[in-house]
Amino acid sequence: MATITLYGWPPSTYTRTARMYCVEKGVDHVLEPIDMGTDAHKALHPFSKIPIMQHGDFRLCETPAIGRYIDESFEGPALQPADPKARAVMTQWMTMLEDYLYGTMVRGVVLPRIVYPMQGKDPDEALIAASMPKVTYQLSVLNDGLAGSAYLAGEAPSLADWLVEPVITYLRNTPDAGAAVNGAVHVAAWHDRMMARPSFAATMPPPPGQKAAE
Ligand SMILES: N[C@@H](CCC(=O)N[C@@H](CS)C(=O)NCC(=O)O)C(=O)O
Repeated sequence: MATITLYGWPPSTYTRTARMYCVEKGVDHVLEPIDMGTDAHKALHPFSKIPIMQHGDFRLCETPAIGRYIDESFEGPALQPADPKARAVMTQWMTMLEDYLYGTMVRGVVLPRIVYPMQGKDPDEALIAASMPKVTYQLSVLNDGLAGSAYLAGEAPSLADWLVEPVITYLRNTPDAGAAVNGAVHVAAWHDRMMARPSFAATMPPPPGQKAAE
């Protein structure tokens, strides 16, 4: 039996982040699918989001909390900087991702461009067009943050990098923002480094329509 159970969906950015935390820490995990929005889902997460983590009789939701728990509960490489300032910078980026970047990059571009058409809906060009100036600005903020260090909170990757990475992966694959990501040279180089890590290949979502192999 796997040590950690994650309830989630492989293409979800937050699910992928939680899986990356497990892979990077060296903790075995299994990903269980969940029927989104059902009463059973709400019983696991009061706001019906994914992922949800189960470790023995301990259940936890919210990806940053899951990351901290995994890092602090198991032996393995540190996923958070020891230095208080660097750790605070890590938290700052995690909050920025959740409060600002995710809404603009995922809800404003990735979902309308990639997911809506898969659901038979129009891509919502107006939403994408309105989001792109904000995305460009947010990429410049990330680019400045990565200008002086290899990773968001220093010279080693931390919980923040694996939280932001799946979002940039989708964004970079859109025709709208791909050039902007590549033009943010520090972001592009950081993303290349993140993609080279084994946790990237180990958590790759299956192509649309194909079931996840566990
Ligand atoms: N704050 C949550 C956000 C989780 C989240 O928004 N997950 C998305 C999938 S990537 C989700 O559950 N979406 C379903 C919905 O919003 O109804 C976390 O850190 O885990």
